[in-house]
Amino acid sequence: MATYKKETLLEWFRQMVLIRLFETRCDELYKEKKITGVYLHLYSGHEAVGVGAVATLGPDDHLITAYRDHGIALARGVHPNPVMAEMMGKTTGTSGGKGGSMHLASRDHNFWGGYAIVGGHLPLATGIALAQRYNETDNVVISFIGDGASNNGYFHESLNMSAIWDLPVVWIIENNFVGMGTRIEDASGQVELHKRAIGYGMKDAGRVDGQDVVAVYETVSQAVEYARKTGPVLVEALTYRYKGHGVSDRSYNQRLAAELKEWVENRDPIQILRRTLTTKYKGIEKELAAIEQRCAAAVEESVAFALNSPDPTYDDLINHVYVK
Ligand SMILES: Cc1ncc(C[n+]2csc(CCOP(=O)(O)OP(=O)(O)O)c2C)c(N)n1
Repeated sequence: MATYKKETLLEWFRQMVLIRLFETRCDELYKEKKITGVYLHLYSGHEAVGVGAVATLGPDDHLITAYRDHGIALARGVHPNPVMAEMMGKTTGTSGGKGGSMHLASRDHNFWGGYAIVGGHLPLATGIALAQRYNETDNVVISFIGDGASNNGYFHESLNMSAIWDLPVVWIIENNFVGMGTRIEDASGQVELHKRAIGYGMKDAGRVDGQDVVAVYETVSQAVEYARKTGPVLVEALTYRYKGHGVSDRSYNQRLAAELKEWVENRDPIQILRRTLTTKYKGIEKELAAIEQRCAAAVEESVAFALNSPDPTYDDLINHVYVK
């Protein structure tokens, strides 16, 4: 394993804590009906996948995901204020409040969203990657994929085309073992999802421990460099969903309380990195506590910013709408 600077590890710690606290607050705000909409899908438990993978990208590279997107936006460096404002449908949100939780995006960050249709963003990822080859840029695309999404038609078409054209895309399956309430064993004939790479004729980067941010960074950075020069790669990151499918789904994790407990107590991504840091650097606890405090303050600032932001007007509503 390469050696990482203390600052790098602390930055990954900061990002994961920020995501966890931001989303915990979103869960409360949803119950208070300050965040509305049919669903709110939290990234809690998955943080190391997003943070480790996004850290491998340069500013000109591209990123796309499904509806568990708030954490990815924060990892990409989108400020918490416009992210929280978007969650509340305010004009100061990343998309002027029109996207909401499931369609967070930021053009300035080459973060193309946030998609609610399962697998619907995968052809877009192929298209963004094709644009890079066509325009002869050196940029690469990361596309996150749920294990459930890996069983729909978009997955097949998108991965196959990316292999035919040797496109610069890293496909990362976030395997949390469940799609809504359906376990992977009931949905996939091949439960080692990275093996599908072979069927498409693309590079198989294998399975990575998605709770270990350093391991994710190492695997994905190799995959990104391969994709940049040669063609598509498939990575499978094993992770766990702490909060049910969406915040309205409280029953799934209750039914699997023992399994959840095991992941939270022994495989939590923030605690794993905390252990690495405290073992390596004596007396670092104070620095970690200060980071946690700053993240909590940033979350509260984002809530105040969003609550005090204006609601869209009728003109805002019909603005950016294409009418023939
Ligand atoms: C095309 C389509 N079919 C079904 C749904 C309903 N749906 C929403 S999320 C989901 C499960 C997806 O699971 P997975 O891809 O593993 O992602 P995870 O929620 O675990 O992150 C389903 C079936 C949808 N949104 N779009």
